[in-house]
Amino acid sequence: MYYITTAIDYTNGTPHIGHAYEKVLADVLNRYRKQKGEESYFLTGVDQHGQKVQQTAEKEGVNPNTYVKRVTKGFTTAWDKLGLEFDGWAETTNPLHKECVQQILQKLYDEGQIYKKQYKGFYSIRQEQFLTDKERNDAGEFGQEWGQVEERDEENYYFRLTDHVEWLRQFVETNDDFIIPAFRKADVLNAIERAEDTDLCISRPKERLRWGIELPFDSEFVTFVWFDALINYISFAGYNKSEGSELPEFNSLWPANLHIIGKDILVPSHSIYWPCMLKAMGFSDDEMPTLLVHGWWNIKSTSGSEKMSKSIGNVVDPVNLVEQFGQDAVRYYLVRDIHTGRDSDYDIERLLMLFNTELANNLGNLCNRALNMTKRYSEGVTKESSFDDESCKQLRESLDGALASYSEHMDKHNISFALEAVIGFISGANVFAELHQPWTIAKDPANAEQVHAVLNHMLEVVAIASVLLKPIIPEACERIQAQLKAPFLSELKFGELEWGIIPLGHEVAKPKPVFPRIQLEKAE
Ligand code: ME8
Repeated sequence: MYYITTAIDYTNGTPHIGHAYEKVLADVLNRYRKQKGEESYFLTGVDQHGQKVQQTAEKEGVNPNTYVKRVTKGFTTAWDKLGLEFDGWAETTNPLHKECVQQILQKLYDEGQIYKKQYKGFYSIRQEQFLTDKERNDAGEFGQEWGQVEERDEENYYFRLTDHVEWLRQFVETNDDFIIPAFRKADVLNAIERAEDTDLCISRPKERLRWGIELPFDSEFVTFVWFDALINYISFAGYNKSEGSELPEFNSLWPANLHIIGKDILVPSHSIYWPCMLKAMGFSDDEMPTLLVHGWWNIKSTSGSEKMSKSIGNVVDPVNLVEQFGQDAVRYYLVRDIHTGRDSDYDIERLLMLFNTELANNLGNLCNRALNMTKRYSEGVTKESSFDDESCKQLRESLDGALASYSEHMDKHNISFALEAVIGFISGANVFAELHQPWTIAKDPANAEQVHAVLNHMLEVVAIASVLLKPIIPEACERIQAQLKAPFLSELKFGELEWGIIPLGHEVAKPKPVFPRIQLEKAE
């Protein structure tokens, strides 16, 4: 089974479009796999423990449990509005997860892979970690990225990360599929260099942090939030599940084909802690997951482009966007206007422009024209025709290229390029319509054969596009397929796509605009 996960989001605020992008990307890839005929499983969820969450709850004067429940609801509501269809949902306060984390901790402790020591050092509250001298900048200070830093002298439990660092270096060097895109590998190798002589502190004394999973071998401590959170990828996949549990069969899912994460959490958590934790648990090299690292959505500002952040107050709410422009426009934009792995600037005008030009004017227009004219000139039914010419042949032949390009890019997780292939195919059909002008030639009954052939070709492109675009804009494609009166399209796998999926004698419905154009004023 193809197994896709996303990062689990901290429940210390509402989701923004960076969170939404990652989840939509995963949803698109999961739907794509399923429509290919593969079995696929998509796990997402929320990271509910840790200091950030405890602090925000304290500020609001509520207990963390109540706070987390409320914020989690905000995430599930947002994901519902975006049409995400996940197969599994991870909440780190779930007792099943807690049990799994504690089992792993106990086993590692029993094997001597976790030990206790006194440590005096500097601690970053924002990053929830101890800092070493390697984290100091050229001026010998801890830079702003660490936020408030304080000196601490305390006993804690440590995971023998350093035992696995040499293995990790070799693994990363020799496994080109571990990190996508490949250009991120250098950052990881550099970070491994820095991790060489430091074990990972995996506990927090309860007097500082109560909101976490208690260490099974010392009730004075809770688990470091990253140690807890990373385990979600296996705990919710059924790792060590107890009998009768409804969790999936672990062996059918693991290893994950894609851990989809943002570039900020590649190092050290996902590329150092996680593989070393798995290695310590006994997973082999063949059982390591693949990391798909996406870029960042930034915000355009007068000085260029800046990070989205609550403190700057430039965070974009995906729920507002869906309420204003609909699910299709938002999903389409989020995977169309960024190249997977790279950054992009969020720009509302581009959202509207892409929706209006590529969906409303291109696909919407083709769909409207094809259905309208089939009603008007062909009694709403596709009719046999003996007409054929070079342009018909070319349009039919363009399908092969579009399909090949679409699957090649989807297989490499490059949704934007895959969409270009589909949009090009649809544009070809609009050019074809302009060439034949069925609305003009239909006035002369002698052209009936040509009109029928042209309309059949246009309808065919609409039908094929509705299958190819379904993983990206499922709602709109369902509306198109309903107007084509072709429910069988929703069952179609990509491999079954070939010219001629709308049979002759097939009746279509009257069109209703699938993509009503969005006016700019509406956005303001
Ligand atoms: O890091 N553009 O949670 P988180 C694109 N709980 N992606 C963005 C983004 C942006 N502007 N801002 C955030 C955590 N993200 C941990 C993860 S996983 C075991 C634990 C992405 O809520 C970010 O890169 O801070 C990450 O992948 C995800 O949103 C959650 O971030």
